[in-house]
Amino acid sequence: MNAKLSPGLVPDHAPGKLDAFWMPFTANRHFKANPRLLARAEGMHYWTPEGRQIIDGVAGLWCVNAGHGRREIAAAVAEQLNTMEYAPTFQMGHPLAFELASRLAELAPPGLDRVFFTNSGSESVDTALKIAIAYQRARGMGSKTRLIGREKGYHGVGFGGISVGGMVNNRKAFSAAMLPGVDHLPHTLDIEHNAFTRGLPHWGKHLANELERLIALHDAATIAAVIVEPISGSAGVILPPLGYLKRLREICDKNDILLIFDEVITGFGRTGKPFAAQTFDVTPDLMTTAKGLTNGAIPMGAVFAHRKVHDAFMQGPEQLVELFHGYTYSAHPAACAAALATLDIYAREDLLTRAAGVAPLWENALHALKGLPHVVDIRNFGLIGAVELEPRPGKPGTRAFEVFLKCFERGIMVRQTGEVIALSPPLIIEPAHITRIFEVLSEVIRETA
Ligand code: PXG
Repeated sequence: MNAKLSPGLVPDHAPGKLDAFWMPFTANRHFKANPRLLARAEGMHYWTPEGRQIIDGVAGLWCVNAGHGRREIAAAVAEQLNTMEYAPTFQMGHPLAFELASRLAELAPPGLDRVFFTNSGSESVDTALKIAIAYQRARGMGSKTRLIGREKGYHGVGFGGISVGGMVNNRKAFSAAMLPGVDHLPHTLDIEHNAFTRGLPHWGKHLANELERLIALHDAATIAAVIVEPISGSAGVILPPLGYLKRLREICDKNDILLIFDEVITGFGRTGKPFAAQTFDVTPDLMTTAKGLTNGAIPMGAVFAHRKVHDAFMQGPEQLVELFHGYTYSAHPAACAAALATLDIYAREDLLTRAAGVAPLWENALHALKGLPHVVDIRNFGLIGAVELEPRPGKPGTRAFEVFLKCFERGIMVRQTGEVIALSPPLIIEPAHITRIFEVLSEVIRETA
């Protein structure tokens, strides 16, 4: 597995050669002075250009759920590109798009059997928000335009997504350009009450009642939809308190408000069922997905709509476009081929439920870090984990960033967000990988003052 890489895979990182790529969500100058490059991947591992093996503790960026190097996906994409590289889906169609939508509808929670394709999580979110507002108008409730997000929420980087999102660094530079008529629920992270809880916290269900307060403030007649991540990932893994999501559903039902689950990271097996909606037994009206849909191999997203939402659009004259929305690459043939091959792998290897079986081992290994210096909380669910560190006075995030860098030097890829080290490994993870990930993480946390 440690085969030498061909010289072509080794990028030239002589000074200046890395300058042209303006990297996303990256400290560009720091990175270019200390590049961390990945050149090859297989199974649970990446390899650097120098041939150093790294365990992937984050499934790329929460997307390579079936593990790396899946030849069936590559072959399906190659075959599709050689057969027909592109076909429009505006007023035209191609077979794989319909096949994929039907396969996805079968996996989805009950009723969510209409699928709109996008190219990313951000596009899925903006699509779902637009569908929600247009749905209200289509059924004669045009005053219901307001959107409710949540503090610390992450819904991608489109203007809709950052407006309903609640991560201040993603919003502050663009505050003048936010969607109007948006409000936010409080987030559900409470270390004081819930530190080191295994799985879902017991304290905090009542935070869902804040939605009633927002409804009393704005009136239900102005609110189109509420959007939340069942489990927040980017903000550092924030779990829904027991009963919280059910309570949100009840309040939305009572007030005729749509509930949107953003399942971009929780979708496709991360929580032990295909979708967190199924794990938590709460069915939203719209569900946004991306990432694991194609195992990260080709960009693609999908919005699942409840049939009642879809059908509200299917009222006017039949020859007219019902929803003025879509992307050149909606249901791109290569992406459809990648997604179908991915779903085959998930089904054949039972990967969409595998996290439930591995979760107890994962939880024990993760919570064994309790008591290490500066560890103030540990959170987990399914194959998701987070270790929250105490910030260094006056230097927020630097301790966790150092942990991330040292882990990479020692062969483990984790994610750092604020004071949190987040983990979300490929769903194929084996006990030996779990042991190694936490051995290294524990060693590094001990050594990081
Ligand atoms: N919604 C949610 C819940 C997400 O987690 C997006 C939307 C946007 O997806 P795109 O495909 O537009 O990036 C995301 C993305 C991390 C991390 O480490 C998380 C994401 C992206 C990059 C890093 O927490 N989530």
